[in-house]
Amino acid sequence: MKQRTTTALLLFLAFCAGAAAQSSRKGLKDAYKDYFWIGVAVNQRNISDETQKALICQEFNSITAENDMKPQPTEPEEGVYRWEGADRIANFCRQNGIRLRGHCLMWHNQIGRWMFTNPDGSLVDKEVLYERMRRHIHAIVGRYKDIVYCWDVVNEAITDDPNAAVPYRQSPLYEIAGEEFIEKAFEFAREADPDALLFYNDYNEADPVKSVRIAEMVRQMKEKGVPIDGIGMQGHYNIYEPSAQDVDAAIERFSHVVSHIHVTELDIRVNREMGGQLKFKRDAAAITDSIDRVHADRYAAMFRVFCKHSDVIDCVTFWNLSDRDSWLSEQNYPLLFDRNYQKKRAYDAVIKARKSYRKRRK
Ligand code: 9MR
Repeated sequence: MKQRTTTALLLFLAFCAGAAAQSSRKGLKDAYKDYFWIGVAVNQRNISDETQKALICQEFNSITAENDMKPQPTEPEEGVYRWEGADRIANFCRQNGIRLRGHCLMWHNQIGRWMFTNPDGSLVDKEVLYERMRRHIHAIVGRYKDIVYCWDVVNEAITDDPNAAVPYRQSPLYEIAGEEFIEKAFEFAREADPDALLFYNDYNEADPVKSVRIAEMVRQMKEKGVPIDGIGMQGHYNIYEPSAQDVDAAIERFSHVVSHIHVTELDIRVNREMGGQLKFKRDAAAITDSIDRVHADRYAAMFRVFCKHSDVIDCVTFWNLSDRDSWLSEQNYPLLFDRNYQKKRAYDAVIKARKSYRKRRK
């Protein structure tokens, strides 16, 4: 009996020592504590495996659910809610004192068709759409109010076609209601949680044509009194593009329109593709030492730009934990941790990049 008590005591002491060591271990979040939060998009595996959990707690102080809080996974049919995945992520954040970025309320992808169609498949009229949007947004925003500090309210509503006469993406949501659906989503989100910061989020946001369109849309929304607080720059870049100057110019442009910018989905792949489109190559170049170096340099260049704008950037989130988890597949070599969750050269480059600028006061 006595021996069992001693063993239990030793285990308890080891646990306390481990917890203390863990909380004092420094990571990206500590390196950037005077600049912005460092986030990561997670899947269910990341928050179930002990090694990955420890890595998340050591390196990051903001989390985004990669897929589990999107419209289709959370409400696959009207009024049928599936909260299991989102609840697990929210609980992981609550237990570990990590803030949660909400992603995303309205998107043309990963949204149940029920949201915008009648039983015969035709599009609903806009009053029906708004009522369905309102109910969905109130349900999810209300449920995670205590832990979610900001929401990507509308995702990717601007077209990729630089020559399009209309700047908006031609989605069923747009077809039903025009750009008003964007404004309504923000109104419903603000009603549901007056304290959350509300973002418009998009990719290829450093493209000069697209960034002007995004800035102009948000400026007009603000002029009309639509409750929008920030712009999310996804940042699915590659080792060639966009240039640091284009990223810098886009942040500068957005900073005249909003006072909160988040880099929401950062990864840098090693081929010439970029953006959030779901079609991409998996047969990336062989990872030579020089490619690895270029990859690290690109990350450093981006972080120098982010640091320069840390008066307006509150958070920089990596889209996935390691190359093994990446939506781009590990061949694209996009992140700071390799398939075995070990630091790559880019990790050190990111840590060093912060020394280049001093933070301005918010
Ligand atoms: O990483 C996500 C991937 O697992 C999903 O299959 C995909 C579905 O569309 O969405 C990915 O995340 C996207 C994010 O939610 C919005 N911006 C683009 C991201 C990459 O496609």
